[in-house]
Amino acid sequence: MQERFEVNFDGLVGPTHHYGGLSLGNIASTNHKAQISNPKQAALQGLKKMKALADLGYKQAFLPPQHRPDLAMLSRLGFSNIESAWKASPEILSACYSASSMWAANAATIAPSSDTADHQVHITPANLISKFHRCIEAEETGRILKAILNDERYFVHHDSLPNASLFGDEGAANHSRLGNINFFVWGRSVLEPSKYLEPKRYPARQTLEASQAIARLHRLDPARVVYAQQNPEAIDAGAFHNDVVAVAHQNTLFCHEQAYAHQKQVLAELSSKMDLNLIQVLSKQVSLEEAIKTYLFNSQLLTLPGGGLLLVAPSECKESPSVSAYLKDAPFEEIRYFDLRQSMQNGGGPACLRLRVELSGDELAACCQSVLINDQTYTRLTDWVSRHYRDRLALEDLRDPNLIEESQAALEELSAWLGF
Ligand code: SUG
Repeated sequence: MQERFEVNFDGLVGPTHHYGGLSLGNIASTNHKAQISNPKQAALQGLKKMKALADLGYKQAFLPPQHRPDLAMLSRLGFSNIESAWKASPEILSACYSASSMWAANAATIAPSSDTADHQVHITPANLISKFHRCIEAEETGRILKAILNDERYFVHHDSLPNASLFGDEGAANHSRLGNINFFVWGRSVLEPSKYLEPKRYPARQTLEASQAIARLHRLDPARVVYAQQNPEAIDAGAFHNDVVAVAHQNTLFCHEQAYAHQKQVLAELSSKMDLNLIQVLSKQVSLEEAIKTYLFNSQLLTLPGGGLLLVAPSECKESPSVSAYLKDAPFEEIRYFDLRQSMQNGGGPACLRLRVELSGDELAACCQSVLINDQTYTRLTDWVSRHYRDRLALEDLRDPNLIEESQAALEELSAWLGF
């Protein structure tokens, strides 16, 4: 049997990263609306995490940023220029400028060949229909993933699910693999709403019907699929995706006590199907609010070369008394903290920034190699960011026509280098 690799594709932060306050239900996004962002620092913070993990021997790659502003979308909405969009609706302009594709966990759901009936890797870009600024990502995401995973012998690319509320799909943020189980977490059922409690304050983004469609499309064995409802209280507290309150890696599930509705049954079902290593944090140790504020569970879990778990956590965890007290005795061999504040302020931690893809050696060799992070690509990308990105962006700056040109010039240079 071939060796298998977990490859983390991190979204490279784009030159128009700003705080639009566009995501109701994502408390950090709302709280930082209209603050001044630093796109250069945001991109460099993300690259630093990628480089550190590559240096530790993990397979690390990046997904290029998308073209922003989305001029085609602006014109589809009847705007003939940026100024008219700004005057009519700064929110719509901000959405068309959003660099939100950086949160690659939401780019797609990917099933590794070890899990699918035809032994191929199945890829479905997320439609992200619950937020306008995010639903405009799906098409370009599909093109980027096709360009990177471009070999019909191994990769099957599906269209994103239909753009209807029935199929609201947020990608891998609500899907994980636990041992050989595909674990889908959803926020609401559109067809049978009366059967389940729904959040009262904030919208649930992922539907049960979307998760079921992905499992079918990816030809997963139904005996190895588990579905669980997100705890509506967690959504109302600001856990707009399950990866804000839980993270899985191999047979380990690290989660908050209030992550799922009917949590005991969910954990019992998982345990009946696999050898579950559960690391559950109780509310009296870390409250739901503190977990969401610090993004403790939006950490990445990785296996250290000598065995044992590495937790890649946001530096906010170090600053919280209850989280740092918990982490002192937590069962992780090593913890590394990263300053990802620019992304965190929009509700994106270490795990949001990456899309996990498990590949065999042959599949990895068939991927586009220029997106892999090594000393050379890291140097080239940091130089590129330093030359093209601003270190200050206010909402008002979205009116500046130079920003379009700067952003286009940056992406053209990157595309020429990547060859797609
Ligand atoms: O979809 N924030 C993203 C954060 C996504 C985090 N991803 C995961 N948890 N997997 C979102 O809410 C904020 C953009 C703004 O307000 O400018 C934003 O889109």
